[in-house]
Amino acid sequence: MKLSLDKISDHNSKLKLSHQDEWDFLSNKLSKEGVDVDELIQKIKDFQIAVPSWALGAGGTRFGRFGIGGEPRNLEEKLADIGLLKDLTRKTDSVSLHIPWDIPSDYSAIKSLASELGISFDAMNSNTFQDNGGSETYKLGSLGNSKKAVRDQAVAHNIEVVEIGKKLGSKGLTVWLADGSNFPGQSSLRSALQWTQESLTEIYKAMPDDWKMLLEYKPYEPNFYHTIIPDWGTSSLLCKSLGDRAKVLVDLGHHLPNTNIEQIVATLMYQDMLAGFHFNDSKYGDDDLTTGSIKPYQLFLIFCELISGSEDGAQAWESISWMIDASHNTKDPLEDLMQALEMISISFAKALLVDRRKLTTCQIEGDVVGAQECLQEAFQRDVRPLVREARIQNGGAADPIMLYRSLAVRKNLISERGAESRSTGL
Ligand code: PSV
Ligand code: MN
Ligand code: MN
Repeated sequence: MKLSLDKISDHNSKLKLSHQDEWDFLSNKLSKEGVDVDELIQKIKDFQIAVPSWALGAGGTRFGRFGIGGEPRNLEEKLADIGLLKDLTRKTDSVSLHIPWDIPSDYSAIKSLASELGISFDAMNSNTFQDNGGSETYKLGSLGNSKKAVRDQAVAHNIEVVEIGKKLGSKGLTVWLADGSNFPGQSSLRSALQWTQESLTEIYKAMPDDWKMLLEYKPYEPNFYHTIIPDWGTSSLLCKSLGDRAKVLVDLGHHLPNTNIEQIVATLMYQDMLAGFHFNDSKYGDDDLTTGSIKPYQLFLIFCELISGSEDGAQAWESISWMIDASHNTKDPLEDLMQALEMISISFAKALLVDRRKLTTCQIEGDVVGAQECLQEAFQRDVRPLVREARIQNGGAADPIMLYRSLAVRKNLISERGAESRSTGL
């Protein structure tokens, strides 16, 4: 289903009056405070986030899955859904593919569809957490398996993913490993780490010079005693042994409860080791809930670190990749992704409004209250008119979810693709 641009402008003219009032009020206020509003808007417009191919259908849990209907049945339909998200939000212009789920059957057709929709191919994801028809099983691990034949198969798969990505114009390989063990004694902790390092080295060497490797970490699940890459430190250690183009990917759900993720971000940026993000939110673990739905203050603080790290020259903003990694059982996935894109933009906008000079003075002078007030001043601000204005200027809808609902997009997708449609994925 393709959205006609008339629909967006009709919708925007209906909301114009109320938006204009709110926007005039906020922009006047910001200008009086000395904020360069045009520059601010430009930053928000430029900030684009990749959508994962696996988040376009309803996810499930080990207890079951409830389809939403009209889900994309193939890569072409996944791209079409992202095109829709792009038209409505102007917040995404790329897709992160997962192999083997998304192997194109016709590369030139996929590439021309993507360029027609204005979508590029962000980092590619390999999959060695499932058996995908190879002769060896990943039941007891992949890149860190004790059997050389299994490791070789997993390395070959990752290299194949790079080859597929090269044909599509991608520039990155994201590696998430389920490898670990369920019981003490099951695995040699040190050997497993060494085998993983050796396997990653082979993959890294096979990557083109202009590619980067994004290495995820996660403390537990599916293994519950030990995970070979459980934390940012281990990921960073491995990346450093590989080379400059391997960096740590922070998935917000991959931390134990109460971990100070903004500090991890600061530490990684301090060393120019931050590859990028998988945005989602978490109450307990790898919940993959909608970004900003549980801990919006944490998301804001993360953006504060990202902005200060890039402005201070610790790590270039452009070197960081932005992706969503979410999965939903009860929501329409497209609505969920629109909520996530909005929350990411809101948190980013609020963090841009922090008076960093004042904050630094408070920090130096030991003004604890002043420093906290500085952050609260920005965090408590309603920046929705600002984010909306940036979206309208970019050609998007004033209220993407409202328009999506009024056009009955899901109903149309169900009649086009069927109520039982489903793609491969998580
Ligand atoms: C599994 O934890 C996971 O959610 C990782 O975060 C990956 O990025 C994602 O699946 C896709 O492989
Ligand atoms: Mn992830
Ligand atoms: Mn995860």
